[in-house]
Amino acid sequence: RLLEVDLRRACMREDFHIAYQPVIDSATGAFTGAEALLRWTCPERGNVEPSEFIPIAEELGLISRIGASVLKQACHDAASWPEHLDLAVNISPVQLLDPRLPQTVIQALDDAGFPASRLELEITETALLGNDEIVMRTLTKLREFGIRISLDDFGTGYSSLSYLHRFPINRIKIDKSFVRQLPADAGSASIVRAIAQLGQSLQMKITAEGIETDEQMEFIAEHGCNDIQGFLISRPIDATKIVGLFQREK
Ligand code: G
Ligand code: G
Ligand code: MN
Ligand code: NA
Repeated sequence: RLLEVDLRRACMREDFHIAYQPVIDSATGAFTGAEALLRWTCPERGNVEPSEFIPIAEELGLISRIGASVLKQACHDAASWPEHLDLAVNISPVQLLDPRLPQTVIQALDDAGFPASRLELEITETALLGNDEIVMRTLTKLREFGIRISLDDFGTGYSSLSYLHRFPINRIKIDKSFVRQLPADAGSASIVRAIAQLGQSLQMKITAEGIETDEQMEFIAEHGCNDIQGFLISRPIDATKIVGLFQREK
């Protein structure tokens, strides 16, 4: 059977769920929010990775529908989190080019009663390449509503840095490939330091992803990254578990 067939069926039956990975403040260790990560459990295939099915969903024109349901569910789930915690949702490049995106986002926020100021949308460098006008219009509209924009997987794309000040970007998420060899690898250490400085000088917040060890966490905290995400803090967990995690902190 083709993955396409199973994915279309999953879309109809809504065989998806969302896992949430918490994010902490590097200075205080307090939770700052969580990132929504889409999960698909196919009856025949078991768990299918988003890196495998999202490109196919994009090709089949299913991504906007799937993305809308992620936004809706995630805003609904996050509406029960303590009020100081933010929600991050990934937006694929194809979704970003859909002119209906701002309306879809606003609808999801309204339905859930979740404030725009607590929502951050994660886009990738690739999404900024080549479609300046459409992307600029969409990002500007989202910013006007008070929604924040993060650049995900930063450093792995191949666009020029000029988009960093051209587009309304609030946060840089340093890709986990740069974190993996910290602190021993001098090259990774230099790159992380440089990205953090670049972000700070552009008044952007910095998140480091993929933190797995205490040594990585210390390095990151000392080099100007505001937030930390990674298996050291927690793996992605289901909606009920993250509510429990957030409640225990209080
Ligand atoms: O959670 P995991 O490591 O398997 O995620 C792999 C990739 O899938 C990441 O690049 C992540 O950004 C992407 N991803 C996860 N959830 C979503 C989603 O809801 N929408 C989109 N477009 N991408 C997602
Ligand atoms: O591209 P994006 O940043 O959205 O991808 C997030 C993905 O990274 C998720 O699939 C999540 O499972 C994975 N991830 C989160 N923390 C860690 C970590 O500490 N180590 C590794 N290897 N992967 C991680
Ligand atoms: Mn992400
Ligand atoms: Na990433």
